[in-house]
Amino acid sequence: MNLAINDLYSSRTDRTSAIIARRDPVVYGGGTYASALESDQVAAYERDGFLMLENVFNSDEVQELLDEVRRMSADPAITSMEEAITEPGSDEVRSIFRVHELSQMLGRLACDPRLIHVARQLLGSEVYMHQSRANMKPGFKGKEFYWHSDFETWHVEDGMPGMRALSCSVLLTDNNACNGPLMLVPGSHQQFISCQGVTPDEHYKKSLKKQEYGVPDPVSLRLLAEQGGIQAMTAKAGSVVFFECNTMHGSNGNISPWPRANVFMVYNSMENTLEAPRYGLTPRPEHIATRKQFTPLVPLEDEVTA
Ligand code: 6CS
Ligand code: FE
Repeated sequence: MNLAINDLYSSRTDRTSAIIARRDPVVYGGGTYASALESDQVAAYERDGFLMLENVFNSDEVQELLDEVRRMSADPAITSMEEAITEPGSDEVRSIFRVHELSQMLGRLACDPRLIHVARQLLGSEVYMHQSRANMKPGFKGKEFYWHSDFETWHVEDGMPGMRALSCSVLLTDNNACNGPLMLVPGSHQQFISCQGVTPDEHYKKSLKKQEYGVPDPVSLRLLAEQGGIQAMTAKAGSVVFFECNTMHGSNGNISPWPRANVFMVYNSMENTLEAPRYGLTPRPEHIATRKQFTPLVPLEDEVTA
């Protein structure tokens, strides 16, 4: 496939693993497109590949959002949909995708100025929703998310051209040392870990429960972690973690009794809309990767009310 030859970030070819230096900016347009963050916060995001903001949502807002995702996880009309992914080996809901369209409340969250202006500022453009989901990480049964770079998957399986997207994780329960908080490797966004193994078609059917391709090799992971360390995003509900699409991350299983529910919104730049997936792979469904129509999100405060 000569697509791979011109691809800065080729991965899952038949070759061995490799570490490739990032060529894309981390903060676009000098972080001046919006003014949600102070310059030291922008600098920290640029250096580490993530930024944690505490107390973004108050306890009433958190309670409403948590009630909403719990209601959705128990609603047979939703759990019977393709959007709902169960834990490996049980019927517990692991993730629900496309939550910003399945729920009005989460649709409003997607356009909340506290999230969207940060995304616009860091990505230096208007943004649209590439993917949204709730991860429930139920107590006792929530399984791990192994180490990965989201960009690696989005580049190969969704045809996302460059590193100009970010995720924001809104914590709906306290994330503590015991309930499987998100773990990030500071500085890892500066390296692209090209993974071994050729992707089977319809890989997502398995990978969203347990990923087997697009998994970085242990030598590269050790190197990244020895350079940058590992930071667990433990914080109170109502905090938000913004992390760059190529930042290496994962989380442990939750054998504690306390659920860890987080909602993720993935904002992609309108300048970075999807191309065809690599290697002739079939595009993943719309609820996992928006492709049919790229519509810029309008911050709630700007909405014209009739
Ligand atoms: O396949 C995906 O798009 C995703 N998988 C993981 C483990 N994280 C981000 C995203 O939901
Ligand atoms: Fe991820």
